[in-house]
Amino acid sequence: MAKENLGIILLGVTLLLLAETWAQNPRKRLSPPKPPKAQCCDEVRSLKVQVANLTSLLEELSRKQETDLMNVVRQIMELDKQNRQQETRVTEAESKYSEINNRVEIMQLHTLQSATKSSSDAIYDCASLYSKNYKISGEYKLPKDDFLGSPELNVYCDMETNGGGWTLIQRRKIGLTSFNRDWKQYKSGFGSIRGDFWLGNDNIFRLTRQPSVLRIEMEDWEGQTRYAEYGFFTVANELNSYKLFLANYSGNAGDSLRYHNNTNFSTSDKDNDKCVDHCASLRKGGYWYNCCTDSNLNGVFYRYGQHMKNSDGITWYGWHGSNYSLKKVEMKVRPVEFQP
Ligand SMILES: [Ca+2]
Repeated sequence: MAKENLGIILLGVTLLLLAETWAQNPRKRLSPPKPPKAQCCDEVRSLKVQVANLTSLLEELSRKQETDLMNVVRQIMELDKQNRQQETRVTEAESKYSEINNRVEIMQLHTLQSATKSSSDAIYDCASLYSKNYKISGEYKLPKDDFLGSPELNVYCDMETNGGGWTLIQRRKIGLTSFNRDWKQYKSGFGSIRGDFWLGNDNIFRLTRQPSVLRIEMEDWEGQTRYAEYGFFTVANELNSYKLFLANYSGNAGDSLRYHNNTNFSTSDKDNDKCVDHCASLRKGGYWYNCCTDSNLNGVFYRYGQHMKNSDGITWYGWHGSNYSLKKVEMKVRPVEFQP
């Protein structure tokens, strides 16, 4: 307030002084000093032009800035939109994934349930066939094993001996099939299912996944027979070199496989025995060699007349010692829980 009042007072004083001066020098007012007219106008014009130029430049710049800003804003909006679309897609993918996952879980559950339901109907071996009233010995076809991924398997079933239900894993009786074979052949099996054969270590592993009994029947060149039975028999998978586990011997041939318990399988090209020697090479067959044998059912088949000359024959030390090659052998398995 005080400042304003002071301003008004000063303005008043100034006006009074101006009026006084004008009253004192009226002539001086009529002839003020005139600047050179041409020079003034040129400068003003030039300044005006410069101002106009600058103004238009400024306007242009400001327009450009505005356009740039608009562009940036538009780009940001576009990016934001893309981002949202991406997020939507990710969410969709996630929900689809979880839906598929759920379906897989449901399918697995169904498979498990149906497997449990039909386990009593499934055919694993000759014992399952026997339970389905196939009671005649001979050749049968086992269905593929989906669990192990193994294909159909031709087997020979003994449906008579000691209640039947036996799946043969080995037979020697004709003598024309060599058993001096490599790892691969012992793995998948060889020979003829109606004659001499080895069913294959993978198949023996498949059959003995359920607790099994092993029965070995033998015949000598005089026509006498003996047997050895093991109440527990199983063979490991290939990763574990088809290691043999057995127990609970009974029979009348002697316990000549006990010495081979807990040993890996060896073949002509794979020495897994517990010996400095290469037993599979010396004994000319694939077997669960220790150092080396107390039996060798995959040895060389020697005919009558030459069967007592060699130690690499089909031997069972508990019955005929190390130099007697048997005339006939059958190895067969059956589940422990089988009831004829
Ligand atoms: Ca060795």
